[in-house]
Amino acid sequence: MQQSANSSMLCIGLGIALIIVGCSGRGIQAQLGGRVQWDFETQVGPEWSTDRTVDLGSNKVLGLFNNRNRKYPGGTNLTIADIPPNTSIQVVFDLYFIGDWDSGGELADRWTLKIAGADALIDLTSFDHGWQNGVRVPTTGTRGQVDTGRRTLAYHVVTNKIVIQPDRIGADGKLTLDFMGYLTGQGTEFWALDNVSVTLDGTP
Ligand SMILES: [Ca+2]
Ligand SMILES: [Ca+2]
Repeated sequence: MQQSANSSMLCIGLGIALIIVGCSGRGIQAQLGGRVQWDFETQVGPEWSTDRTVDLGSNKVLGLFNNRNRKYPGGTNLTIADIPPNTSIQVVFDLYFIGDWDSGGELADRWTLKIAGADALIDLTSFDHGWQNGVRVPTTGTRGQVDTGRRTLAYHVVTNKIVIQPDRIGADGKLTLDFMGYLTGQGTEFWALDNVSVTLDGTP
């Protein structure tokens, strides 16, 4: 059921494929009933504000991200264009927590998904790995390790799923999702994205 396409995108048909308007730079254009998914295994399209990827073994992910380190982008935006009126949008993605994420204390970290210029859809301040109030949390569920050049850091993967209601989408039919991490360490913690999918579900 999966067909490879350009822009690092997989079109997964539910009857209607999605259309990429990559050359215009205005984001992906989608149709009702369709789903678009990015696995970042090939070139990343202009609907993403960064095209940086890294190999985790045989798997590419979008990242790494660290807002405290000039060598890395701090976050990324995904722009979806021409969304029909009264359409809800489901967004699913794998979020890679790399290294020691702190829950609370002076070194507390934070991760958010926002609609650009609006309140956070997801606001994470507590993490199941790394440190909590100065105490190391037993690491469970480690998927692998990342060599950042200076350190080898373990990573965990959490799948997130949200539904954005039609009233959160602008009258211009455009939606910009802002994926952002707020870290305290330049080299001890990073994040990355993979398997991002956007589904237009139609009138809820
Ligand atoms: Ca991938
Ligand atoms: Ca931290």
